[in-house]
Amino acid sequence: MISGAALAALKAALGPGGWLDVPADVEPYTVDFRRLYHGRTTLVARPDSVEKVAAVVRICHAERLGIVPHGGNTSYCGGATPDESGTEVVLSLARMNRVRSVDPVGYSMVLEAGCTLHAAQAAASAVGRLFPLSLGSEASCQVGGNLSTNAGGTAVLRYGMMRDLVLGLEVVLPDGRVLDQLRSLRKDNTGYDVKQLFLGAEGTLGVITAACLKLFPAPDDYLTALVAVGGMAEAVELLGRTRSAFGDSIEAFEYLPRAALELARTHLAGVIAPFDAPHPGCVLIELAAPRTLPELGARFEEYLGAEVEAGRALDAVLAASGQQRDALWFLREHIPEAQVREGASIKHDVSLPIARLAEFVGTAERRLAELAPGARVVGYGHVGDGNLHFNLSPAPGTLRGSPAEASFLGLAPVVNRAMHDLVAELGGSFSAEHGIGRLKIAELERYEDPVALSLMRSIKDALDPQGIMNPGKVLRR
Ligand code: 2HG
Ligand code: ZN
Repeated sequence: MISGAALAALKAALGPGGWLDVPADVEPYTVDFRRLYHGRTTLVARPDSVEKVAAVVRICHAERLGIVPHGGNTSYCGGATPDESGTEVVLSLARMNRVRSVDPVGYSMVLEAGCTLHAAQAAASAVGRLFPLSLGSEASCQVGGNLSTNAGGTAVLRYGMMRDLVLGLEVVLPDGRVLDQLRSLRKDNTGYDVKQLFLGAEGTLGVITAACLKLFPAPDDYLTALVAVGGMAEAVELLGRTRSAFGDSIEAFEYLPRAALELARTHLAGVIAPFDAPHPGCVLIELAAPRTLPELGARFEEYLGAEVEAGRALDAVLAASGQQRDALWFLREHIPEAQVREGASIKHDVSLPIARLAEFVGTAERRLAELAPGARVVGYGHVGDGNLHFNLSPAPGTLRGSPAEASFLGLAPVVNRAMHDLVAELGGSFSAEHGIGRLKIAELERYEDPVALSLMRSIKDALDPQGIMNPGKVLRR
């Protein structure tokens, strides 16, 4: 338990409105987004300044209390959920949600960790700039979580992952010192780039409290198309040709197999069938269309027409309005929700060298036909950057809570192992963008290069010798 004296010290440091301790208020902070983990805590700290975060961390350091940083609670791997002991303090960054500054000339902005991703995008757009990270959960996920998990999403092909969008960081270290590196410099070769340690560390090395992020010119408009293709091999070939035709204008290249479209049609109100024929798969392609390239729309239309004409694509529709663009993105972004509504699922967030994606899908489907007969593969996602959400749903008609569902879920360890072994054989990653958290520690131990793993442990020991920062996440305690 957390001692009464420690609780009193924490509450005094946080001040009125700075903490929650009533069980009903605390409960949402103890369950992860996918409801895989149900932890306990006595206190949710809600500091509103870096000084208060540092004060909380200093007290926890002195008392050897575990600290679990908590953002929008949208993570898939249980990284923001306390353990079952009740002795860990949850540290919510939600009240640290100020936009500290926006610099449209220097193309950067400084935000606190508790800003939602949507607020970050809005702060950029208010000065005619773009903050490009884009995710299905952007209305509720927080920038601190995006940084700590090195979030990906649908614009990685053009702009990179969250790590690539960072110029500077402010971090409270496990002993309460503050690393103040909120610089907006593009060039700064001054020794080790220590801020990199905290990006993707999932709160195990410190608490990110603010960041200086890169901004980009805002595209004046977008050209958005849905292109039907014969499968993954055809999608990958289309990617190669589209990149060579349109270069860095491509902002998104997302693959949706027929199974994903069927789930969307069954479970999402208002989703219309994009094509009459049930094609094996579709690709959502989006290009940025600046006013300086007025001919791009006509070129894109001509290009898609030629692809269909030549039989390389099966069909194509180009969004003719903002509303049609929104409808295509609604369809893409709601696939995870449609799959949840369908029932249980077994998930894989994998990435592969793009040239091996089709080989992966073919081999994986053959292995799954033996391991999980009847299960449906719903393998969709960010093909433009090589990241597939290769998820399984049980056979149609499997009822929630039924023995059939239980036996499907019972296959998860064997199926996960087979899929991740295959990914490793093909030179891919078992965790492309969702991180490690608590869920994938054994996978990290199995697949990570042992030298890299031992470096990770050395870094953890050097920065957090007491092991108080997000204990039991990424690395075993
Ligand atoms: C997406 O790309 C998310 O939609 C969620 O990363 C993926 O639910 C999933 O497996
Ligand atoms: Zn994704």
